Amino acid sequence: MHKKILLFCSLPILSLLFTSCVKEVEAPAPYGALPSESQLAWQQMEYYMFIHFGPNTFTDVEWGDGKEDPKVFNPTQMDCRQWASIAKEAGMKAIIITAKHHDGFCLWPSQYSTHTVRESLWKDGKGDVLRELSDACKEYGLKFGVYLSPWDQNHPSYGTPEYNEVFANTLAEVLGSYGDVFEQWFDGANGDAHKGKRQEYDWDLFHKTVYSYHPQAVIFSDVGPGCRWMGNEKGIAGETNWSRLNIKGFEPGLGAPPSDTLTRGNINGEAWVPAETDVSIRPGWFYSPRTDNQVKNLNQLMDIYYTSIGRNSNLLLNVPPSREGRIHPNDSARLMEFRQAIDDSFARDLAQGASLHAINTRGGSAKYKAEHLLDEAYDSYWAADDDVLSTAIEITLQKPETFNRFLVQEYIPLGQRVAAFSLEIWDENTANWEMIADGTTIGYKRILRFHQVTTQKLRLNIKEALACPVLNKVEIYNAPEHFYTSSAEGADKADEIVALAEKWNIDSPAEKGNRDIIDGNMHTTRTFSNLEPIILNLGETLSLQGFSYTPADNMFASHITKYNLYVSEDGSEWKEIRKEAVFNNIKNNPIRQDVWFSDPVEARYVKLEALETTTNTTSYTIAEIKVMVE
Ligand code: FUL
Repeated sequence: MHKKILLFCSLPILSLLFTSCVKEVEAPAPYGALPSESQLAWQQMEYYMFIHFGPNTFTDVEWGDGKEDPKVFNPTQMDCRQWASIAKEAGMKAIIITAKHHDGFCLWPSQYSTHTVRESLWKDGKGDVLRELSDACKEYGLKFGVYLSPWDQNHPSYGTPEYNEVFANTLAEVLGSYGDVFEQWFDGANGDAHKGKRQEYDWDLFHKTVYSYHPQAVIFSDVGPGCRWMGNEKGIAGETNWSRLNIKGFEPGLGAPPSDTLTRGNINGEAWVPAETDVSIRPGWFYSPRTDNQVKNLNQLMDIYYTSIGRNSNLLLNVPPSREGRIHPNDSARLMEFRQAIDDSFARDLAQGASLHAINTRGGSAKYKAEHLLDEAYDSYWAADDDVLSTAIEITLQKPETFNRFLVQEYIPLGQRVAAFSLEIWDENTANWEMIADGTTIGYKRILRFHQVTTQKLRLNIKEALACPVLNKVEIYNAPEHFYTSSAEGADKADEIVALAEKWNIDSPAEKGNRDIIDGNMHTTRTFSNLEPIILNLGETLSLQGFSYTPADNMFASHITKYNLYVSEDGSEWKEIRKEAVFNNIKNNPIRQDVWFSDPVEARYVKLEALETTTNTTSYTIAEIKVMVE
């Protein structure tokens, strides 16, 4: 009886005690716009392949005009399994292909177009690149994505409301025929807009069509909704890179936010639209035999790795197949070296085995302890109390180590929060903390690069956060600093046949400094402030095969988009070579533009007349002009 009473009396007290001891500390409330499940899975893919392939591969232009003969498309040894096996070996998780670029040419036999593989010579018009590639992706365990350009220079209905239906049907045809599609890529370019041909796109219809076939697909465009263009084609995401973006009132393409906004995102943007960095392994997006020796070298690719994946962005690396329909050995060899360099850089995580001490741990609870930063589980994390917006974590390594990379991840399912942070190391000699790197945003993944340091103790300071910080990973590495590529680099084949420039002169505009545009140095650029023609005097008559214009390497500078080109033997009688011709994609990718003549011409003078510029002003830049000789 006595015992019973005791039990009866103490039960509520015990249970109270029990609940107060093990009462779960509540997880941090999510902050701001959040990733969907498919956006999170997409972000974790990190690295995948872009394939630009189509008539441009054979005609050596970046933008076909839709008038090209479909018969030019005729790969001789087409092999999508080769592309897929290379992507797999390279460590990539997927392939996205230009199913339809701006020329409107469809890489599958579309019933909504007459400009397709069916009209080509390839496999007697019976081939289907999307079928072969989607099958190869399945075989190699890669995801498959499609690029379809809304801008279409071939389709007769383009520029009318009817085109929206055509485009939606085209989308449905692709999305319903080749299995899973993880990403739908909508290009924003519209080079026809200046001709008054401005299609009002029905984006709602396009999005509905995509989601009706693939609810999980991530839709890429300048403004998402799944992921966004990172704002340049050089592979350099913003050091500050928010995955949130203001999208209300904006549209892909002409109605997009400024490109530097896309590079950084918006701190409190209303939607979760993470950045994807698209960049080509060659200067252009399409294959050209002239760029076989201009494949980016390993140091350039490693830089891109750090400025894309290392800055809270996925990397979509373009590897354009050749006219054979195969990835060129120079590109595949470089991809393998790149993979090796990544593996070597992140081979041994020196943070493993370290002891961690957080100044603040949420509710003092083991559930949010700093040790979670070292484990492999994605969903375990360290978090601070709600009112803590700046704090620090000390990391004590098992022994002093030498390192030069620091990787940190926020647990983005709860939102992106950190706005400023720094990394310090403990200096035994001075008994002081010494700052070695700092940054603003972290996001899904941030990798800091710095010169090698040796220490046993580091301190990660979260200096500013929009809500209590929530991190799930830190890693420390000692990466090789420089990489060497196997083949000779930098040799520009086209340059080998460029005429010697000593005798040359710029006759108009006749200012001394204008020699900068023929000094062979890409870094000395001139700005011309009116549309006065540029006259290049070669000092002798040469047999010219072509002409090239290299703009300043800066997408915010003004570049020539439309031009006339003439040659002359005597400087007074001019022969027209190009009239109202266009330098394509020069705004987003300001690289050297080659103009090849159909037949060699004898000339001593070349005249370039700029007609329009990327900024719609009369000023424009030139880094270099050149002529190609026989
Ligand atoms: C741009 C296009 O105009 C280029 O040709 C290329 O496809 C690139 C990926 O996107 O907007």
